[in-house]
Amino acid sequence: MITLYHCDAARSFRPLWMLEEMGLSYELKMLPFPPRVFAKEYLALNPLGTIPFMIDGETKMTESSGICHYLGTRYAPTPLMVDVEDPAYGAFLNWMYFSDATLTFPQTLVLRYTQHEPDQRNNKVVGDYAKWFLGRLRAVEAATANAETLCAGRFTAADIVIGFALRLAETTGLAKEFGPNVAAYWARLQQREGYIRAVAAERKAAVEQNVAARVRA
Ligand SMILES: N[C@@H](CCC(=O)N[C@@H](CS)C(=O)NCC(=O)O)C(=O)O
Repeated sequence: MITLYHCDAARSFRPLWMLEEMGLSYELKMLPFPPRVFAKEYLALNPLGTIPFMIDGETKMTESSGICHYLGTRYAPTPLMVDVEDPAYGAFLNWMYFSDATLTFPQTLVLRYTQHEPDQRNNKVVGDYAKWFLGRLRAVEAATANAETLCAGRFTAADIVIGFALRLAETTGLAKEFGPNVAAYWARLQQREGYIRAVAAERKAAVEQNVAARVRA
């Protein structure tokens, strides 16, 4: 059984969405945010204190896009992955890495200096990294100009990991700055049954485990 530790609306949503798209069985464990403050016992399991944290037998992982890659290859075959021989392989991998390193990192600075640490609000950081994020989003705007998905002519794990960065932009308030192609692409992603199931699983687990929803990244 795969176990996934998750905080409401956090990056651990990537593997949760992947699990739902693949139809794999899993146990979802909700934590209050940030776990290092409100669930100190979690540090014994994951010394980083971050989420996601996934356990699959002997395997333990903490990188949200990496976990999606792992699930897609470990539980292959799935159309969510792109083969090494496929001409779209490079583009696929690029989106997989771009998702957290380039599109999530700047948003975490925006969140930190607006919502997480309002006493230390830093308008320069917020302004600079909002602009950074929106600048890098031009790659998604271009890729979705004439295509329903990012690569390989179908929905893949790349759409899941990039899709989460767009979901996070709802929290950071940057979604209202999306260009027309990104806005339409994000609307399409939210209509996917796998996405809807993942959101429902997140809500159900939060209620059952009595963990309140909060803003995080
Ligand atoms: N690069 C990692 C980042 C993991 C991460 O920093 N997660 C954030 C939440 S989205 C976290 O756990 N923050 C709590 C903390 O730093 O204490 C990934 O993609 O999963």
